Amino acid sequence: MHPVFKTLTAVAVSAFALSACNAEHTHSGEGIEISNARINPPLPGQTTAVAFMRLDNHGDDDRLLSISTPASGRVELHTHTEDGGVMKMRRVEGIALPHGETIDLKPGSYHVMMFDADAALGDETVLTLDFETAEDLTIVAPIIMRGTLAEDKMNKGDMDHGSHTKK
Ligand SMILES: [Cu+2]
Repeated sequence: MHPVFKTLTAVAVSAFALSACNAEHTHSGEGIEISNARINPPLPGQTTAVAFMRLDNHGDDDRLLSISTPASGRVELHTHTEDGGVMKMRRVEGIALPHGETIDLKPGSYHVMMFDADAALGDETVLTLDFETAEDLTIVAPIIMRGTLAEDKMNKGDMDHGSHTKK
């Protein structure tokens, strides 16, 4: 990022941190912590895999800009929005990660689309996260069946990536 912009951001963030930090939010570490990363393989006859994860930002305000992986040549960040009672997904240019907050990439909400994915069930793959300020983070995510986690089951009605048949 541009050095001047970085300086401005740092000033803005420290002013914000003074008012926003309180006793109930503990700083267990610096930077961004990723947990619960997992990838759902493409549905039969399809080629798009979907990745989810949880991001805890213990550092300054930041932004997830993009994700890359050897398992896909085209990765997009998406969200779901409701349009006349219908959930639709749309691409986003980044995901805001405010200081001290947890952002859950999960079915029905933010998610990572991996087009033409090489993602076989039971395998795992590397994901590299590019942030506006923080250093890149590389994680390993297992490729598991959708709906395996309890939290995915709760949301399963929302996650329809053009699947036409369900057996
Ligand atoms: Cu999507």
